[in-house]
Amino acid sequence: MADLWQNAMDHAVAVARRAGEVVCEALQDDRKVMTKSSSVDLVTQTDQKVEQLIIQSVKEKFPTHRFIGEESVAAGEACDLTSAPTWIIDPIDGTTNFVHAFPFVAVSIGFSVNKQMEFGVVYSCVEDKMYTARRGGGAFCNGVPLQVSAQEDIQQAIISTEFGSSRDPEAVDQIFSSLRSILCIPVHGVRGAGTAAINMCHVASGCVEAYYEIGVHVWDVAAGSLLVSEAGGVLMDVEGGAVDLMSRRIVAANSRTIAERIVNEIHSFRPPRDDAAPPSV
Ligand code: LIP
Repeated sequence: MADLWQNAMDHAVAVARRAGEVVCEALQDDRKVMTKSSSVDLVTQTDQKVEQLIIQSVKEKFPTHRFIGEESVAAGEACDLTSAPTWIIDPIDGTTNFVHAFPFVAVSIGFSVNKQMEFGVVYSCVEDKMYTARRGGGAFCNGVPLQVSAQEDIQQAIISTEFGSSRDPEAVDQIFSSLRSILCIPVHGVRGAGTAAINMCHVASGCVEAYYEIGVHVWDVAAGSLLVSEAGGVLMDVEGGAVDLMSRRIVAANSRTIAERIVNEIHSFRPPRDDAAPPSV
């Protein structure tokens, strides 16, 4: 099986690069913007086109594999992670950045077997950085091995997070309350690239110590989670304990010490799970 997954990973890298070219070309044109769950949850025709490009190309080579794709789920497909080989795809992670030509956008492809990530590919296409990780095989950027930061003192750390796509004042208050606690530790700084996948690649690369967010989706973090663990980092739920990629909550850090400190500082809540049954109509 190992060889088969290596073939699948090689295919993921090739198709992510092709998808990234389409995304970069589209950045030169007018982008027609539509909305999904709210006026700030954006999608474009490029997101949909790139997801189809990836799925079609994978189906030709691996016809029995399953898919969880951001835009397919938005179109009504189920978001079930079974033990079958499953490609977990975010065609453009950082769609708001893409709409505004803010230069952090990524094609994110995770691959899970028996509910365990086998490989992750994140292509930060404007920067032309191809991040790859294989379970047990390390994490790389453009072929160069990655290692998380060795800094264990959170007061010397940079922490990444995002504001999400809810503008409900209560939800925003919770996000700011957590941010206040983190800033006042104090930490050196707080950053956010506007894409969960690239934030996690920054943890894997060692330029930020940790990333946390409540409200992300499995396609935002599947590939990045393997990048972080293969670069020597740790993944945790925002209340401590094992991370559950369907729970929409994640702490990804360089060390257990920093992850646990973040868990102690942030105010957690439970958004509806990605695999929750859709409301009956
Ligand atoms: C986005 C994430 C971002 C998060 C948003 C959203 P999209 O993904 O990467 O970090 O804050 O809620 O999930 O929609 O650009 O693929």
